[in-house]
Amino acid sequence: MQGTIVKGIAGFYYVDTEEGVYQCKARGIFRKDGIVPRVGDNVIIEIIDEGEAVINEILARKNEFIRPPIANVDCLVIVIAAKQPDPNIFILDKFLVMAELHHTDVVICVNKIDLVEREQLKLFKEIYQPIYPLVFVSGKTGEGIKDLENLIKNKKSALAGPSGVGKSTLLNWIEGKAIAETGEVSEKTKRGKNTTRHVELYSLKIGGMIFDTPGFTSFDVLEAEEDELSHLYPEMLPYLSKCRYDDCRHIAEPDCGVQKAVKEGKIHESRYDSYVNQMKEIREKRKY
Ligand SMILES: Nc1nc2c(ncn2[C@@H]2O[C@H](COP(=O)(O)OP(=O)(O)O)[C@@H](O)[C@H]2O)c(=O)[nH]1
Ligand SMILES: [Mg+2]
Ligand SMILES: [Zn+2]
Repeated sequence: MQGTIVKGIAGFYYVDTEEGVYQCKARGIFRKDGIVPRVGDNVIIEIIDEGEAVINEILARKNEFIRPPIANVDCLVIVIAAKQPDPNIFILDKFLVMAELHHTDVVICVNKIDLVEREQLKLFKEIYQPIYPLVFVSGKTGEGIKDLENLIKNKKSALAGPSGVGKSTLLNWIEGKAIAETGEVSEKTKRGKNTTRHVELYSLKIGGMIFDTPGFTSFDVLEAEEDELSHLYPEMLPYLSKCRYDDCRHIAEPDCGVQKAVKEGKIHESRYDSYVNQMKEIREKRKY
């Protein structure tokens, strides 16, 4: 029988199937091959006995993250706050590169819009609306939550972003409703309080699933390589073939299609600044 791992605790995996959730052990063979089942994995299970089942096979993954340990993420919702904490564009662009590296869809979600004037949201629109789906929401008033739901329904999504931007609060709006409607109201109030929770994958009423994980708040290293970085900026792609040198890094080279596009306003300067910064970081990392 096929199912999806929705939780893993103390050597047991909880696999959601058409016939309900089964508590499973993993076959020893995975450990031998160095494969660790992750939440989000699609698996084949075998029912050994009543209430006892094993995972026989892990189906090919679309993508996998090590930290947090999840697999098959369709969509990364990158959350930043309009204020408290102040938005950090460099961090946002780093999350975006990570999403591109893992081939996930992206939604940029600007939260806490109740704390700022509409004017202050302009810059986000200017930089990001041409490249990614962008929503403005308030975890306080509920404004915009519907827009967010429309972008994540029928997908397996995860919320990422610095701590304090309102990820847990948004999860409560989206997922709390689903839980409330199944009658488990007490679960709802517990959510978001404990930051050391395990990873869990919840089914959404609107269709699709959401990873509940506290782990997507920062990362130590940019995993991208020097020569692939520009390919992780979707707006740069049309200009890459216009550089004189095949190995152009688009920093100081002459006849560079990317630098030209920045000058002409076709690529936003803010994005290009992030690119240059990330390139520096990748080169620094290589030195050690
Ligand atoms: N004013 C305002 N506060 C919010 C909003 N969303 C979340 N908060 C508050 O911001 C703080 C951090 O939220 P939390 O969901 O724990 O952030 P997380 O660390 O990203 O999970 C909490 O005190 C929330 O009540 C919002 O849209 N507006
Ligand atoms: Mg949280
Ligand atoms: Zn170039």
